[in-house]
Amino acid sequence: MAAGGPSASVRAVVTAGGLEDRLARREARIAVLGLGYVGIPVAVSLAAAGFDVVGIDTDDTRVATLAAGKLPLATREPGLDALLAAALASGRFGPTTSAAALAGRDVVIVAVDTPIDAHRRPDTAQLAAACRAILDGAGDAQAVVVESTLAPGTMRRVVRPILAERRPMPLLIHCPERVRPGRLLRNLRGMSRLIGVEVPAAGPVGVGLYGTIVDAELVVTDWETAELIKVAENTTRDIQIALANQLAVAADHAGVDFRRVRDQINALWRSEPLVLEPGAGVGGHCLPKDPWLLASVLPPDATTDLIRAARAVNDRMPTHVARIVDRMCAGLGIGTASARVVVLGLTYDANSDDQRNAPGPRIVAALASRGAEVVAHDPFVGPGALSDAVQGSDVAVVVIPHRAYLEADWAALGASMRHPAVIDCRRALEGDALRSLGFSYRALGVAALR
Ligand code: SAJ
Repeated sequence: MAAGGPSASVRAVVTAGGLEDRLARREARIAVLGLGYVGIPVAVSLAAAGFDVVGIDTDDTRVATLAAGKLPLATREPGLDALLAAALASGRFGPTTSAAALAGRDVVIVAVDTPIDAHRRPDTAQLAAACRAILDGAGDAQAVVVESTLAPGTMRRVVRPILAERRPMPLLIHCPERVRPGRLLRNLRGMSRLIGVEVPAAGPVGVGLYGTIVDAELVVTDWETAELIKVAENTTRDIQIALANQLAVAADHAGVDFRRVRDQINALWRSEPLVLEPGAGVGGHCLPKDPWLLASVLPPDATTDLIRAARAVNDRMPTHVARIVDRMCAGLGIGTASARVVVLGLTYDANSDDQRNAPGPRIVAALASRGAEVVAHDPFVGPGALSDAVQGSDVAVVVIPHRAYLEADWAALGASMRHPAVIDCRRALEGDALRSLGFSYRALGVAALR
């Protein structure tokens, strides 16, 4: 169902409650529970749209940082500092650790973490705690919106039973977040959103709320469809990257250049590349987790092979990189155990300081277990010059193609190494240029094991 004007009958029901009109007049008072990558941009965007917003988080350092006008986020977020400053200055946004601030709020948006546990099953403890806090403290809330990513069935099994204790039960909406660290505001404004509802009256409320901050389609659907679409998006990407990784590993063993393979396949589907880029592993907060949320909805006898295989392929990429190091060291006439290897890039993505599930530390561990002397470097993680980290090493492994690595003076770095050798996990450096500087160069996916 596309967004747009609600039908006359739906409108009649909603205006009876008045929330839709209060949203249109920016009079609805809003609380955002959970001030992280998702909650912060939503809270300050709603304040910028004219709403009175309180942000609630249990972490007092996070709240103090925000109150001081700083972002407690690891990534650089264009435009978000300015929006936070404006929101604080306008008096329309205030962060607090006090759940008492839920009192008098018409709408509560839940943006807490929904991780997986040690058995890769959904861990809904924070979500359930947020719902209980709303039940206890938000007596006036007419609508509760869950932005956290959910395993299908979670709205019905976890959220609804808790909030159904309130009479009348608030309208419950699932509007899964679609923001990517590093472009939180751009995504929040520009990505279409799902408005998952149980009762029709909730549709116009969700559209009325998100229509004030989202400049893209708002698609009203049911809870389970919204839940499944969100986890399926990230599972699709995980599986696509796994295919690229599997092909790159095959290319490394077979002595083939992966990019030739990719280019030929993608030429058949010109509008949308079918094969993505391989890398040292899939990190970040969402892709390593969301496929398990999807798998959790399947019964024990159902096959989840595809999801599991994709996760396994992506999880094994750091081991593949360690094998390339072995191969490089053999070519240099040294054993990995006696090599000094510098691992460049400890975050999960380029030019980001987000370290969640990053492959770099796993490569460090794999090399250390082989007995290598390992030095790790990342300009976004700690101090220490690149030149100092690289000096005296036998092999430099570029795990994450940060700009600092692409723009480095490789001639000088090579001159300071015991052996000038580079392994390029994202194929981001100029291989031929490095070779002409005297480097041994191997790139993941380019016959790297031959
Ligand atoms: N990666 C590759 N090869 C590629 C693309 C990515 O190896 O061709 C690696 C990256 O290096 C990184 C990992 O995959 O380690 C994940 O990066 P990403 O850019 O694919 O995804 P995230 O985690 O930053 O954001 C995803 C996005 N989902 C989709 O693209 C379907 C984003 O839109 C979601 O909002 C976000 O998850 C979320 O919060 O769910």
